[in-house]
Amino acid sequence: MALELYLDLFSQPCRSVYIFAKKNNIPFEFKKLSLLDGEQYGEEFGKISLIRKVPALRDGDFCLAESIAILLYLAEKFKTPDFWYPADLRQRARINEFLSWQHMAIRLHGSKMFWLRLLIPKVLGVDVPQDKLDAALDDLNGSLKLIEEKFIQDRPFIAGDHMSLADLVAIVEVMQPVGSSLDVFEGRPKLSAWRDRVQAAIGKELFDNVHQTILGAQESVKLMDASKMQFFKPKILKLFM
Ligand SMILES: N[C@@H](CCC(=O)N[C@@H](CS)C(=O)NCC(=O)O)C(=O)O
Repeated sequence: MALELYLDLFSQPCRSVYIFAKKNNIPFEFKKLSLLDGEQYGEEFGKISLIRKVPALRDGDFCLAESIAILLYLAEKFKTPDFWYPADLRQRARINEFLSWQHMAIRLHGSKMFWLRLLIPKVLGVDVPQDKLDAALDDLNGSLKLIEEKFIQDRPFIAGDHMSLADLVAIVEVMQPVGSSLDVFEGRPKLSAWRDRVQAAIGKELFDNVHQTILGAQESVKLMDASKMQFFKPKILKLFM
């Protein structure tokens, strides 16, 4: 049985796993799971991951959740080139530092902007109050500043001269608010130049293909039926309002 990856390219960690598998010619079956249709709550997916989030992996009788764990499993199983997760102690530590930091920083704040600007108005049928948007933007700006000043500094990539898992995980998160038409690159030449290097290292065609869903989100969300998205309401009220 082929290794299966359960993904929805709306999701940032799914995009990093997808890009990593594609770039490294890892054979896999793409199991599309639609988050906005609530397929993560279905009985079938419950057998793959009780966490009920994507990405998820099934390799024979072995199931794994959490994008970072999946990326590392794939890197180790398929012995991908060293630059992704270098054996060098300090380079690896730099990558681990970013991978540990990102969950509660750029990931949290980038996705929050996407929800506040796009999904919440759709599901609840009301715009989010400006003070909430402003506070979320402050948080996002703080994380972007740290990416530039702490993680990139004057290096081409987070761990040095080569792209690594840290840049891959970073770029997909940085792109999430862009899907809600927030140009996070404007006025940030260092971040923009880093984005261009990461995009070139991934390959423009793959990068653009993978980001099509999120960059088309404004249009696709407009066409969605809000009544079918009401299962998100309790979560929205608990997490964001
Ligand atoms: N820490 C997890 C986060 C996974 C995650 O939050 N996935 C989201 C999409 S980006 C999801 O599946 N959400 C479904 C839900 O909460 O209902 C990882 O890195 O894989």
